[in-house]
Amino acid sequence: MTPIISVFAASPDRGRGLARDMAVRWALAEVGQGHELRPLSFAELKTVEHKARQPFGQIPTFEADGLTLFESGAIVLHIAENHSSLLPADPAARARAIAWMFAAVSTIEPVIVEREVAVLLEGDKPWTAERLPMLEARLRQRLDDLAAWLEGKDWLEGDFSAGDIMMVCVLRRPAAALLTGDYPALAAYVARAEARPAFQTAFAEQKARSDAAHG
Ligand code: GTB
Repeated sequence: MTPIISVFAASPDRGRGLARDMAVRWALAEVGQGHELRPLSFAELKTVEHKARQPFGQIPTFEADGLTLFESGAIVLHIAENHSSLLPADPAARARAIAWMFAAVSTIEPVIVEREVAVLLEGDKPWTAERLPMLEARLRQRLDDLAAWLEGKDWLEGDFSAGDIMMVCVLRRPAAALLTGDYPALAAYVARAEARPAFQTAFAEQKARSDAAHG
């Protein structure tokens, strides 16, 4: 069965590939699996019908063969487990690649989101100017360590994997992308990933949809 993924009908990022359906689209393109889209407005996200798919009323979701799945990381893992090219066959190497998926969303992403929230949602608060240097230092600490790990490597762990998909999607978030120029190993890593044909395909698809929706 062709999977159906739910996406923004009109993504607020205007086709920059920053919403979380990008990781799912990219994983599907990497394994050569076609898909259909369920474009949803913000109002449709909050309906009982969509919350049955995604309890928090968000995108993305994935539906195939009687399974409805939410959480972009879980969806990418599911795709990777059903195709051979996104996770190594060796159990130890596979566990390491999966660990990097978790590292992306639970070690790197939180410090990025904290920095973004401070600017976007708390920018007018009196404490924000004082907090920002601290938040940036925490983010740089993580980027320092990640850059050190990637030094001399093409990918996080051997061959390209689902871990790289999740990590690169996190690093493409604006608060991180602003700093990756200071880290040649990270900038090269993101550029290498973005040059992959599957990334290009997924990016072009979501951009075309966004362009059509926004005009
Ligand atoms: N942990 C979940 C997952 O990984 O699947 C998080 C899903 C999530 O945050 N979805 C967001 C959503 O549906 C879209 S991706 N938001 C609508 C809502 O909560 O009502 C987050 C996002 C949104 C917009 C941009 N942007 O414009 O740049 C970037 C990222």
